Amino acid sequence: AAEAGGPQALDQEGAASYIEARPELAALLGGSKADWSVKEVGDGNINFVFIVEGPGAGPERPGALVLKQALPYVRCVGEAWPLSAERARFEAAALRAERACCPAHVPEVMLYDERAAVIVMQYLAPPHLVLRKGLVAGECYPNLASHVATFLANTLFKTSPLCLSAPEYRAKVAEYSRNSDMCALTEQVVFTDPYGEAQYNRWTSPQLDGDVAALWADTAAKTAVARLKLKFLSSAQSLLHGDLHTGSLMVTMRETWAIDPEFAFYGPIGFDVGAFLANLLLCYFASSNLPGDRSGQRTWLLETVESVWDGFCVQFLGLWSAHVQDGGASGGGSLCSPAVFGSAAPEGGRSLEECQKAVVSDLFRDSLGFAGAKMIRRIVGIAHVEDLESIEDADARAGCERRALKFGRELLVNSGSFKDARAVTEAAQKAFTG
Ligand code: ADP
Ligand code: SR1
Ligand code: MG
Repeated sequence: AAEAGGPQALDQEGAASYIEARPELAALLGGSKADWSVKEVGDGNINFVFIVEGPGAGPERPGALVLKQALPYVRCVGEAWPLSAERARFEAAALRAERACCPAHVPEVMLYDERAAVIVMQYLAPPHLVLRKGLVAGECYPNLASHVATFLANTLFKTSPLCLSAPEYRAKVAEYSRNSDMCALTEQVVFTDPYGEAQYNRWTSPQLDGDVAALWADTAAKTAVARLKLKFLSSAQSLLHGDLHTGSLMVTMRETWAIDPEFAFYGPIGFDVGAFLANLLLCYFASSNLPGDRSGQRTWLLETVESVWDGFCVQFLGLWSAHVQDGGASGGGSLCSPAVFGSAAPEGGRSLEECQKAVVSDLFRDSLGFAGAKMIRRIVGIAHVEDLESIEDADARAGCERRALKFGRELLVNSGSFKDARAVTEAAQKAFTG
């Protein structure tokens, strides 16, 4: 475990010395410590992130590494909110597991050091940018939907009992169930705090005071969120990223990388899918008061909502079908035995298709419900999003937030009433103008 009392906090000098003491990492930077520059770039809520750059193999190929340290508290609150530094172990394990499932979209971990709660990983150099920042600046990313769909389908299928044997799957559920400090944080800040009085809640006040009071008295919303919380607590479908908002993706026009899976655990698939959809929709509702003409970006955001869901389904089902047909070699996973669902079984193909339809329909509903909960928590809870926060005029911001809150509530409470992703984007368009 991390040292008693927690790991020793690194500063810029400490980060450079840390790399210097590990020749295999120092070699990647090139030169020696005196040639290196270090900056702390942590703009997330929880940890400290240093970029250490060196001459590498010359001006064409400079060397650089990211050093991320978990201290035993939540960075954006301070020591008043303790949080186990063991989260770094789960983040390193999840990065390695996700990279094994989907190498094109997950950075490489070079080192995990339990004592110091440090991860050293591949640096995603500029023009890579945190997706949320690109969205706030008005960018559109033509490959984003297909990349995120690939990431979701591969990580969520390959870690599930649809792919793994039951013993393999159960061992992983047991391992990641120990990331319970991080799950508890989500249980509190996503599923509980926004629905009643809580120390860290905040919202645009007084503009949204009435909306928040209405939410706290909204039996249908409170029932829906409690049902989702039950799923979050008890439905161990796949290894989730656990925090897949637009601040956890780094992008260029050609590449997409998922970072920061420190909340990883075995949970409901819809939680990851919903997190991503929610954050696209938050940007969509913020866009009316972000600078510049955003109409093209709005169209693209809604297309991305549709195509990430549709692309996820196609790829997830493709992996699943192939695995069942390929069952002889790989066991077929624990859900659909080839003897029952394989092409040689009586009605095997049709049974698999029906089974897949039923599962996907449940996943869609879950994804929308979780998306709704994720939108609401970013307006009423502790952690807000730059998309909305960057709107300086409080009345204008509250207008965007009110529309987003109302739409989030619709997804949360009526998740079962949308027949497909198109229906969701049509409803979002109405909510935007209405
Ligand atoms: P937290 O766990 O606190 O949310 P993140 O993992 O989101 O921290 O990292 C915070 C910031 O550090 C990111 O927003 C990004 O700017 C930068 N960062 C993190 N990982 C990388 C990476 N592999 N390459 C480049 N920058 C990174
Ligand atoms: C204290 S809540 C901080 C939030 O930031 C992380 O990225 C997670 O979304 C978490 O809920
Ligand atoms: Mg983060």
